[in-house]
Amino acid sequence: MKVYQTNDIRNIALVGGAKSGKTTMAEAMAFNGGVINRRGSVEDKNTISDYRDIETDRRNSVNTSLLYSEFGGKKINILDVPGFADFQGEVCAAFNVVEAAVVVVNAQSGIEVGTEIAYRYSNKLNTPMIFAVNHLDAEKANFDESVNQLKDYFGGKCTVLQFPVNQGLGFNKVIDIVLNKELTFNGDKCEMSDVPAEFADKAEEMRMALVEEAAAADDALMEKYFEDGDLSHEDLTKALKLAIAKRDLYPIMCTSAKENMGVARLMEFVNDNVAAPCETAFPKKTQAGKDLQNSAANPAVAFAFKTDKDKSVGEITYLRLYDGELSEAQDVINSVNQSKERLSQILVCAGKNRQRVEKACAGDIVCTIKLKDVKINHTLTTPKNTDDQVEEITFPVPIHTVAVKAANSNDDEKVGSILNEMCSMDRSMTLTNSRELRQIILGCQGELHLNTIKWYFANVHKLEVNFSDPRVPYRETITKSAEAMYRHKKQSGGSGQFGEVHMLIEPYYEGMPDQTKYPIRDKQVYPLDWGGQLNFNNCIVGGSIDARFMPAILKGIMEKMEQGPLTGSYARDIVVNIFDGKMHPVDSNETAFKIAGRTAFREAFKNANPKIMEPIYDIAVAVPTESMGGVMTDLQGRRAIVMGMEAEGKYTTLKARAPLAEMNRYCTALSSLTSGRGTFSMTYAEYQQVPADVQQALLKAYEEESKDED
Ligand SMILES: Nc1nc2c(ncn2[C@@H]2O[C@H](COP(=O)(O)OP(=O)(O)OP(=O)(O)O)[C@@H](O)[C@H]2O)c(=O)[nH]1
Ligand SMILES: [Mg+2]
Repeated sequence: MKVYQTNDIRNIALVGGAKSGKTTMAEAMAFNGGVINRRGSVEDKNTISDYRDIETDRRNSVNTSLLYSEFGGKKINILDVPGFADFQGEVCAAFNVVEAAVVVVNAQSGIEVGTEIAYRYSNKLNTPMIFAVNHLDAEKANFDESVNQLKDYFGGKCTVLQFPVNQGLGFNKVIDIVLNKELTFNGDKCEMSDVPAEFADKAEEMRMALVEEAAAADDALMEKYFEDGDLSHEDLTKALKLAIAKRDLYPIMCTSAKENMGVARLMEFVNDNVAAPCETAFPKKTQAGKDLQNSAANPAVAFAFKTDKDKSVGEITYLRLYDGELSEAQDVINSVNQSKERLSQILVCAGKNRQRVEKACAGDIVCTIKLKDVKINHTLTTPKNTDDQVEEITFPVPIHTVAVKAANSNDDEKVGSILNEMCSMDRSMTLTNSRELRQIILGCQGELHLNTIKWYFANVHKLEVNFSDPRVPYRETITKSAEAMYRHKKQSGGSGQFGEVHMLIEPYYEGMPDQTKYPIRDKQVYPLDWGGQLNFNNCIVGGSIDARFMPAILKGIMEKMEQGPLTGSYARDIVVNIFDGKMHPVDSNETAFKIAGRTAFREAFKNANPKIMEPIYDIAVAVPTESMGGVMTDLQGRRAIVMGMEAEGKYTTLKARAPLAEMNRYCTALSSLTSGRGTFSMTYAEYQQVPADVQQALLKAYEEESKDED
């Protein structure tokens, strides 16, 4: 394969709603570029893009696939991105490394969740967009309705550049406004002819509107337009390219990917109207804020935006070159961890098929294998320019958390390392080993995302793994003072244990005065890792407890603070006054006083009107305004307090506060209340006392759990 220079490279991501036809389009594009000589189909499980077992099993994309097509003298790098909302991590990474997104819209259903997600990323990352209204051969195809929705949701920049003559069954003709021609598709072939009279006026009107809109992208072209009242095809192409690159115009094109109709024209349009990497209006930056130029003349800068695992070659690293060139056997530096890496091979990918190439130029997207220690968001450079670390991709924060446990505890370690590997390849997942909850917590993007993880455990690793709701990090505290004493005595042969502790405990609040009932001889303040504090006052007079046993008493109390008496959760904000006790000359030791301290504290705690506190989160839920009522009712059923709402376009954002305990699997509920369109974010706000009935239920549940553990 020849080496493509930066100017002849085009990088696009196929994004949009699930099942809108992205993989089918990628297949057609590869076919049109001669990369494959026969088109597979998703139904037949033989596309080059959906090649992973889980994808053929489910007949939908789960991971982004990299493909290329050599077309019209250019190399088009194609990222085929999954459409289901849960795979947003893939969408996010793809948008970071391309110069344009081709947003595939199903003409039968119009705007879908995936279309809106694509639009949000395009706005966030300044990625130019082209809409491809696909499935035009389908019976229920409705191009006009799709266009109306696009304009309604995404505004006036959405501009029709083609319209179908005969959408639906038998579809094979479009009017192309830019070419000012009728295109007739016959199998994989396309014939061009003059616009028929019945469409001439409409086409001309649309072309003139387009010329005016496009000319606005450049002063010189605007002047030409004012002078001539029109633009030549060449100037129109130049104007369109500028307007698209600046995100002033979002073209709408027509396709049937399944019949390979309009796809070649779309590829030609990409070649002529999408910016080459070195022409982008929004260059990628280094972390230091420097614009990367996509120039082969500069030292190499290659950004790892995806890693994957393959049965035959092991780890694959996908690289976007932002400067310089990469050659086989070249030594590079990982500018994040300074490790030396050798590029054993440079590979161009057509989905599952990979081909070695001698080198790749700035702007290209390739992959390599067997790197030692390169992760997503790492940058490879030459020793001269290790400062050129590319700005990192910010992946979506998990919205669904579960606790994970191997069914057989012998597999715990294996499960842990598999999950770690999954998280390193999918950064929209997180894994935490929570000491507090005594659980391994997996964060992901939703039930579907979780199902793919379950699929891998069941089908690839053959491991039985249990997934459950995570525990809630409750807190325990007291609301009034209480006294208690405990004598720990064990004197039956051998070394005995004896220790007696009397304490007064008080609820701590900032600025509170010291109690005056017992003189405080020594006062220690302990801020707690889990928030709040413990004040430990030695009020012993007359030496009833020797000072050397105080640390043991404190240790016993701390054990109970770590595993509170009510639900085994962390306790906080308590003042402990040790005011009396008893020792035995022989049998008093640290263990005895630790136990006496711990038990006296537990007793005092239970008499101090103890309360369970629960974490309250600020929730922002963005939903289509028409679903607001149902979402609100559902939130109120979760003990949420709605704080306010803000309408924006077709959406309303609800601000609320809700207990974490009520938000398990909220993403699933919200998805069904809003047909997948609702999004939400949660941030910790504060701890609040749980209502009395909730406290009762928690106490009961803990009692049951403790019984089971005995
Ligand atoms: N009639 C018709 N069917 C199409 C067209 N494009 C795709 N399909 C069918 O639609 C279904 C989904 O196609 P895919 O290519 O898998 O869609 P996708 O966008 O990749 O889906 P995800 O990977 O789940 O996001 C398949 O059954 C395709 O055969 C089209 O233009 N016309
Ligand atoms: Mg797909």
